[in-house]
Amino acid sequence: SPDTRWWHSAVIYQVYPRSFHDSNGDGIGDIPGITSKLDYLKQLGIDVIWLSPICRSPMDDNGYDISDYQDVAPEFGTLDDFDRLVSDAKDRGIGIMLDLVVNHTSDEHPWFVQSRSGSNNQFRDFYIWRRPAPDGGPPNGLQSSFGGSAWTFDEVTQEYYLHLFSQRQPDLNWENPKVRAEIYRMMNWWLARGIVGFRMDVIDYIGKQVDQEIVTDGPHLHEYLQEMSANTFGQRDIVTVGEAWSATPASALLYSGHDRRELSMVFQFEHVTRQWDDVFGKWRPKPFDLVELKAVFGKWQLALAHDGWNSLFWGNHDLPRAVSRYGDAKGYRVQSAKMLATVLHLLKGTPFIYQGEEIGMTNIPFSSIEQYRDIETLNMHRLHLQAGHSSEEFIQGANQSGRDNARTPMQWTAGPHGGFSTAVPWIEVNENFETINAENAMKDDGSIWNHYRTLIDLRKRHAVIVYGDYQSWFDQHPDVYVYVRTLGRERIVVVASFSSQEITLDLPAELALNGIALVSNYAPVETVERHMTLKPFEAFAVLVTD
Ligand code: TEU
Ligand code: CA
Repeated sequence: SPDTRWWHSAVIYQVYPRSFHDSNGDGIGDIPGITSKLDYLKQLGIDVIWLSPICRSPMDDNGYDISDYQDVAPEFGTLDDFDRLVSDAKDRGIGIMLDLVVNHTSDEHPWFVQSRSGSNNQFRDFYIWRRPAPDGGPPNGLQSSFGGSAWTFDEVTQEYYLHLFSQRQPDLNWENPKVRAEIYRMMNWWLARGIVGFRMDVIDYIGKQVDQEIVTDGPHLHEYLQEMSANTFGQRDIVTVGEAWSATPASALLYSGHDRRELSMVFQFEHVTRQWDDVFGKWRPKPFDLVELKAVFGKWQLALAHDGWNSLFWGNHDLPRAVSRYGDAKGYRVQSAKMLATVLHLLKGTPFIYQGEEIGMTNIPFSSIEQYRDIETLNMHRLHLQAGHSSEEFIQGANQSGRDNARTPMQWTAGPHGGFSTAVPWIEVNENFETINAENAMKDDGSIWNHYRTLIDLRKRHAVIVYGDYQSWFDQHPDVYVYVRTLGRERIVVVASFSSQEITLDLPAELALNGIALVSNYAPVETVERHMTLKPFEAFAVLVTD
């Protein structure tokens, strides 16, 4: 089994800086705002803060379009503010993980400004340029994730450049060793500032082979990751997580195998994408299906049981709010949010908490496209109208799956703008901030926030949660998730209902166990009875020592 690493038992909290806390009254979250909330995060019990990008950017994709890798975006603060955040976090035992966005830069990055200025410019091959096809159109049919062709024609040099995301996010040419050397140099510059990890944006794209159009999981991917590791974090005890929408259990073992010298773990998204519409994708999400979810979680738990490592997450800045997608935000918001936390945090892997998930923040019911800010949503809306569909129909999908659901301001208090800012925020605050906010949650022993604190504390105290084997039961049951974690003589039995109705369950004799109540969202449970009635969204865990 892999040697034990500190991040095996760590809990990581994702901050989307633009929406976390505004310290200077311009309506935009910033780094000093994060620093002012470190005690809140310390009380929650988290070990690492993953910051979504903080570097200088025109903010076409809210910072995932970087124009200077070694300076902080002025709206977020300064490098001094960043160094202060690292130092103040370290004083609280919290490390800072940066978001490494190196598949592409902003079109305002000096490298691209140079590259597009002339075919013989020394930076020309930092990006991916192709002559027009014989008909004058794009070189091939590659499409952008944000809609339309992945190729944009550039008048100055009469060639197309590749952008698999927005037109303002030109893809870097990773086959160019000068590009790789520059990226590694920049990574070491940030490592020297005391960060403890990197989250790597669309890392499965960097091995791409453009002609013959292999975009993800390309031929050079693992070669580059091993080279990156050897040249930067590999010799340090740094945690790395690669965002890989294309990951499979097999590739995850290549990324995170303990002797692979690549990454600590990856974010895989099978539990997300298998519940999207085959044609309209996330814009027509299927009704939530628990059997599907259990099949995916179980597959990944078993695939990485003896090597590699799982990340565990419900949400992030690209996904809808967990309690709205997987729970019952309208009827049983508190109970279902606690149930979701219990199910995720007692699995094997490193749990990630997305800002606001710990207080049960919900999707936001925007009614007009003017309320949206996300470039993906706005681009797709425009394409939807061009295809002759209605705005209202698109907005129904955006209400369910749009990325702005996760990007509304963090709700701190019942005061103006939810305590996020003294100014009108860059995006609307969810109207439910008066009841759903951190201040209320911290005062309420029965809050979702305190439930997360309990789960995070349990992970620190029980090796069976970190390293125990996984076995599931009732895989075909549509409403209940039951799994057991085993390590030596210790076993944890986890039982969770995903239903708003009462559920009666006949458990096999081998699960009818007496133990210690670890956690519950109703009354504590010490005995797993053979015949149990679960209340709406009831979830509990019992620790049994043989
Ligand atoms: O996301 C990669 C990505 O593929 C998602 O944008 C996904 O395609 C989409 O949300 C599903 O509809 C990363 C970042 O997390 C995202 O915020 C950036 O927009 C994107 O890369 C480009 O940097
Ligand atoms: Ca601000």
